[in-house]
Amino acid sequence: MKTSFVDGAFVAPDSQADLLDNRNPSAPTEIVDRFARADAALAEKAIQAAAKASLTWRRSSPQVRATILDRIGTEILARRQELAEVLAREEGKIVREALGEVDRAGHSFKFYAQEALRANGEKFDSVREGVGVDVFTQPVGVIGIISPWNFPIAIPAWKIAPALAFGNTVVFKPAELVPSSAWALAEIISRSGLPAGVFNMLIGPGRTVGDAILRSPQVDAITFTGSESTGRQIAQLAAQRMIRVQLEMGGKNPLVVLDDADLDVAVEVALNGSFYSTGQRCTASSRVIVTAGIHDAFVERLAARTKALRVGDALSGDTDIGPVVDPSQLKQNLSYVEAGLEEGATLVCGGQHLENDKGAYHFSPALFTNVRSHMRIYREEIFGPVLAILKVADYEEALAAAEDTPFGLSAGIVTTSLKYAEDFKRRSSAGMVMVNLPTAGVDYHVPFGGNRGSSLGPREQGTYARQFFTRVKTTYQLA
Ligand code: UN1
Repeated sequence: MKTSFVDGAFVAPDSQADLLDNRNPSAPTEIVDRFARADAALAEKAIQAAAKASLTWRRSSPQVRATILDRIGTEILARRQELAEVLAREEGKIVREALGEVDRAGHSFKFYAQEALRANGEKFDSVREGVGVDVFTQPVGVIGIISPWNFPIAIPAWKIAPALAFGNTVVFKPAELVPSSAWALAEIISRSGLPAGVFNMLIGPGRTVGDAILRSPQVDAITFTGSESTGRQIAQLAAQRMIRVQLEMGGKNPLVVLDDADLDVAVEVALNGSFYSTGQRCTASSRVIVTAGIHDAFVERLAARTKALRVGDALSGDTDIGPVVDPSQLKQNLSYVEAGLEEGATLVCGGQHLENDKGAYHFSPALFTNVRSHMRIYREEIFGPVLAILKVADYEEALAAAEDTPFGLSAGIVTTSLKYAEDFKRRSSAGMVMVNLPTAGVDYHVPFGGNRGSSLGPREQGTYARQFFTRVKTTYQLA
């Protein structure tokens, strides 16, 4: 039985503990790992430990932080195959994609190892004679990290690494659907040389453990990735407490395909963005907006490619699309397919629960045409491989359709026209814009984030992460 990590040690298993079974979505009777759930009291202990450790860790040498983070990154990369298999087993992401995710996690730690050393600060002459001004950044304090199930190691990594690099301490709560990758990461961190209390991990439910983190007066900032509804609740709590918050939530990311597109590129970009990772990415392109001249050829080719995708066990090398993460997500996908049909869209292929003897949550990628912009499949985030294709007359209509959404995470365009590519990059209100590339699948060393209903607060990743994980101080001194 595995447990949470608090104040420098994995807590002793308690026979009274509430148990959590981590199941494999490719074979749900198989238990990947069993955990003792943390409760509010343990959360409180972790928060106190983080607050105490913060007093010294905030003054630690950048070299100490760099060395430790680099060590963590090195071990993650060295054990990539094993960690990818754990990830595939608990989340259902295929091993090929899981390897990419593990690499991203390892590289994030190595990137922030260097960022810890990056000098920062500015000196100014005051407007008053004889006075000097220094501006520099300092740690925020205790960071509460709440991460989702769809990137079980990369998202924790890109939140934990900058938090530690910039001298903060951490209380981390992974999603209960994916505790095994988080546990493996915590185990690596536990041997990295960090002082006790600097990093704590709690495996437990949002309503007790998450709530304790959100409400504790000792927690100075919250970074969260997950659903929009939870994000809104967190934003309200953070506003009441007047603490810093960073939220990454949903998306309904548009991919525009213009008449002048290279058809092969358009089809591959749509296929990857809409269906890979089983569509379970906030950056997925779940609506494609296609101009009339290329529409029919595009749909025909995309349908053929979609039907050829092999849905199967995440651990098998032959699989293109792994299972949906759990029964409730499967139900949600199926209910959106139902909604699309009821609203009059045409289901070209997929949209079915593919039952097998292991009870896997397999779902065939769904392609809808004859979509209207008021339909739920076109407007709402589904978080599954369900794609709605909207036909439009020209570029201007495509841009207007792309912008017609309460979200603003990523957006893409497939075109061979420099003019349209440049125009789209400037006029799209999404936080990330891709040209001839899928809307999902981003780098670790540049900012990540969106606008409107998708994100709130400073950007994650790259050098921009410093904005969230540090405070600015301005000092004045008479010479
Ligand atoms: C990616 O598309 O490479 O939860 C990353 C998510 C995002 C990460 C997407 N925060 O899907």
